[in-house]
Amino acid sequence: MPFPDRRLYLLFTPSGCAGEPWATLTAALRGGVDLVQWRSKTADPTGYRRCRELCGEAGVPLLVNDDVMLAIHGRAHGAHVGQDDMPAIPARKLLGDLWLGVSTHDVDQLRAAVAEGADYVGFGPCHPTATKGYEQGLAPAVIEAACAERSVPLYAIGGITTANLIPLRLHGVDRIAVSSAILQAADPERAAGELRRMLRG
Ligand code: TZP
Ligand code: MG
Repeated sequence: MPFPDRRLYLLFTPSGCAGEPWATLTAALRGGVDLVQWRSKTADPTGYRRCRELCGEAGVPLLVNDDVMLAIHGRAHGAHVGQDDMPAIPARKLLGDLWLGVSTHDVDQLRAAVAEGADYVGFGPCHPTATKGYEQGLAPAVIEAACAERSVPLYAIGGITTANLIPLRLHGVDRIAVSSAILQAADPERAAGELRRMLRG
């Protein structure tokens, strides 16, 4: 299946939610999240199934972070790997027709990920973020160069909020991956809706 045109990618970690996780995910999906990544650092088969069920009901594809085998056996739509995880080439082979996403942090990594079969890339960190412990974001010129270079969908990532998305849009960003901007929001549906509106056009 070709990778779909999805703009607002939620990295969903149950323990990262300010409120009740399943109410948070439901609200985020209602607000306009159109792609979800299951991102749990501990094994949580029950949570994974619940996440897959909610995404399925919303018609939103689900990818699994880090764990390619869970993506395959857990009937997800794909897997996402970072630079320190299973390399893209074996992940691509194992995934077959399922989607592969790769985290990239500079233009060379972006080119390599595409050459190795990524269906999309994450690119960042665009801003500092406590979620992953980045104290500094990439220079705007680097983000702009990556957007100009992309030949697959590129999700800008890292500390993105409604307060800093407009400048990123001006640098060419048209898709984002976020965690705390939605999971930590007092009103996750509204937060997702605002981000979604800002990604239109
Ligand atoms: N990779 C780069 S930054 C980041 C990841 C997984 C964290 C994104 O979370 P947040 O809360 O949107 O900064
Ligand atoms: Mg990883």
